Amino acid sequence: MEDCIFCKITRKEIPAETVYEDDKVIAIKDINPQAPVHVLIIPKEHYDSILTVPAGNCIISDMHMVANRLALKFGIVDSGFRLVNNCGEDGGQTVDHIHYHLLGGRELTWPPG
Ligand code: DGP
Repeated sequence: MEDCIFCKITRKEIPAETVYEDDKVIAIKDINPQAPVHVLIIPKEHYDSILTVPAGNCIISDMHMVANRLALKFGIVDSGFRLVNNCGEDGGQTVDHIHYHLLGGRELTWPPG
């Protein structure tokens, strides 16, 4: 996707603080962190949202495994963390390229705003 900001980050056309990368997934620090740990887990292949990932595609479980690895790396396994996918306008999605937010390092309240 030519104009997608996360595709541009994946292609290294714009900078980001990368904390993990493999052939399918990149994880970067969020530009506007909402917690001491706030990482975005992004598939390199473009999907507009979780709604457009084909059934049987492994990318969702790949992203979850990266989240687990990063939770370990950032020391938030014992205290706990949150893995969030925003979908659509009311869901708070602002970048139309599927991603998870990994949030931790402080007590997170519920329900979310
Ligand atoms: P969402 O609202 O769920 O679509 O989350 C999009 C997140 O992406 C939001 O927390 C801010 C972050 N973000 C937007 N543009 C950039 C960028 O250029 N670099 C980084 N690191 N994060 C970005």
